[in-house]
Amino acid sequence: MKTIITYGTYDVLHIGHINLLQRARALGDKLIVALSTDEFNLGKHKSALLTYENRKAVLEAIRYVDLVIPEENWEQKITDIQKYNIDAFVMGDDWEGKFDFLEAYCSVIYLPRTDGISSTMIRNDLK
Ligand code: C2G
Repeated sequence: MKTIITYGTYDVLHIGHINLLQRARALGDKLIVALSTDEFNLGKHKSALLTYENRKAVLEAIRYVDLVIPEENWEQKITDIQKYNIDAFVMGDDWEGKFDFLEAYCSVIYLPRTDGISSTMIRNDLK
């Protein structure tokens, strides 16, 4: 059983998120998404349009996602990797290099982002 983990806010889900989740899941047998809580988003200076519960329900409905856990702080990644026996940590390459320190615990993979789409763009279009 190869377990993959990824982290994010996943607000206003779009094809960029789906492309990431689909590719991450294809790298193993199980995909865990650590979803930023509303409180942690404040710490990331990101305000999500949708609440954690709403964003969690949406992710749990996606065929590529096997488990959603809360992301409450920057420091939990090592503990998560050990707790869930993670084989690979996957993020979009806008994070390239930022999590290389996790290579001591599991594979670290950055996947190309999907160009031309972001939750911020969608939110701005809604204004
Ligand atoms: N993403 C993507 N293509 C896009 C937009 C997003 O591949 N057009 C990817 C991001 O690279 C990330 C994931 O989708 O891997 C989720 O994106 P966000 O919800 O914006 O997550 P972020 O704010 O980057 O939070 O501890 C890590 C942070 O929680 C990551």
